[in-house]
Amino acid sequence: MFLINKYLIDTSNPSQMASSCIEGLNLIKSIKNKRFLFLLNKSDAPSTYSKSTFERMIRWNDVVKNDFDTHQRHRLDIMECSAYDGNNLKEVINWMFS
Ligand SMILES: Nc1nc2c(ncn2[C@@H]2O[C@H](COP(=O)(O)OP(=O)(O)O)[C@@H](O)[C@H]2O)c(=O)[nH]1
Ligand SMILES: [Mg+2]
Repeated sequence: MFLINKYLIDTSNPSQMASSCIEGLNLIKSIKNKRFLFLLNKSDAPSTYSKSTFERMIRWNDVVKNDFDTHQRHRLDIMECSAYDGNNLKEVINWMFS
């Protein structure tokens, strides 16, 4: 449980999307054999970007899942949530304790 890593991203601020991707990639580069969750918060907010947009930005399928998840045996996930309306919070808690 204490080896779980999470990176909380504020998706209501699209101007930070590029730096969130760079920071996230640096984080998963620095860990090995751990679970890691990209948690996209504020899914309720108006100018929010979606999970699929973030996946395209961070090149989830062809770089992250291949290079990091497969070869370095990470278990990487992305989840959207909202601390305001509770969207997905149960699933996030399940992820943390599964
Ligand atoms: N709409 C919305 N606002 C949130 C959510 N979570 C936090 N906030 C609000 O966003 C504002 C800034 O907080 P936050 O970005 O979480 O923290 P900070 O960046 O460390 O200041 C506060 O008013 C929070 O109440 C959320 O899920 N949805
Ligand atoms: Mg903030």
